Amino acid sequence: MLRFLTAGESHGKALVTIIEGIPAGLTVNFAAVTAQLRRRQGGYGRGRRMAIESDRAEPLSGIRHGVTTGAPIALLIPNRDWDNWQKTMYVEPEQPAEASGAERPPVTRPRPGHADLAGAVKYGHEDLRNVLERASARETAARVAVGAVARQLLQHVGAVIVSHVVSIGSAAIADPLAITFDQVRALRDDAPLHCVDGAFEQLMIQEIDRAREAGDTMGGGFEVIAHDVPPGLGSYVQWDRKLDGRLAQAMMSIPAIKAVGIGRGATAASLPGSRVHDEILLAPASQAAGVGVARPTNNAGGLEGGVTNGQDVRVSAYMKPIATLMKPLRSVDLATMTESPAAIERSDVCAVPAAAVVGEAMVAIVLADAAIEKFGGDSMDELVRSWQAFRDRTSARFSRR
Ligand code: EPS
Repeated sequence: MLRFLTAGESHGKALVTIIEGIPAGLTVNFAAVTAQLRRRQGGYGRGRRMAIESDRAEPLSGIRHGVTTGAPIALLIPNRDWDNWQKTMYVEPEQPAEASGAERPPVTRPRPGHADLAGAVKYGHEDLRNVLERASARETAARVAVGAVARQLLQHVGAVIVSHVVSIGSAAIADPLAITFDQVRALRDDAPLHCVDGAFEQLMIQEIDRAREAGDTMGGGFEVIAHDVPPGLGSYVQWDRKLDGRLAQAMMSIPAIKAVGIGRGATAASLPGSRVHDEILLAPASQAAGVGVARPTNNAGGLEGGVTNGQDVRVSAYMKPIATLMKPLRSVDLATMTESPAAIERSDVCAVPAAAVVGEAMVAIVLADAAIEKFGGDSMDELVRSWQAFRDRTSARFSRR
């Protein structure tokens, strides 16, 4: 229902995205889009590139007088760094006379963990730059812009999405599910690692500092929490309609993510059913709106049978360490086929806080897609009326006593 594509290289002229399926009549707040882009640029552990960029999405189509028309929305995010890379990244057959920046030699020593080697084998590239420019996490800026629009749609059905960092290296919060939506929402945007526990945040900072001093990198985990998500999104009737599956795919598609969990995640496998499944109790009459039942726990992460159940949707993701090491790992120079340390590109030491913002965007996109699927309509007016009718019917049905 809602789909998007992105294009653009890390050091090319710009990133572009085309979003299709946003109904007509959504007022787009561009300051809010910029604010999300800024959040992605922050976090302790990022490299020098983020001092160059100041991301902003310029709308090219699909929006008129601030309101969506139902037509595809195109957004352009210029790369400020382009000026330093024109002589390396020009698209014309010959280097334009006015090209600026430095001319860089081909990259031939693949970084273990990056797409460099697999991409060179697949596409037959001699210069690994042709791989790494597109495999770069720079692309996630475009996803965050799409997610920022999706979030604005979701606000019309009440849903709010936040995230927090739960681990960096071996510094890990014991029970992320014990942390509430309200605690995470209260986090300041400039909190260095976006972790709710200040003492843990210091340990996490130490992990990053130690990695930086050693010329190394560090990964970690984060959790996205979507609050007040309408119940009934997704479906159990077919494998590709299950919302947990769709969320997992979306999260796993974020560069460097190696594991995804819903609710209790992998640890649910080590506990008996009596400690995993969330009991169903009658809600007090004062809370009878909504689904009308109370769940004392949320190990399911808001999804049962691939359908939202009215609880917070909680999706966690785990990121491997960044593949560019200042003290490079062993590799092979593909130009000479001799062993040689991997290439060094300017990079981040840790990008988990940024990945968390990207995770929020991906969750927003999947939930907006599912909301459009369930409530339908070509205009926001139709979608919101359908949502309200469903909500009223549901609360009437479940308040029967
Ligand atoms: C990245 C390497 C770094 C990161 C980049 C992702 O870029 P550069 O080589 O230009 O310093 O900063 O991330 C971004 C540019 C971004 O906007 O997130 C990589 O190799 O994936």
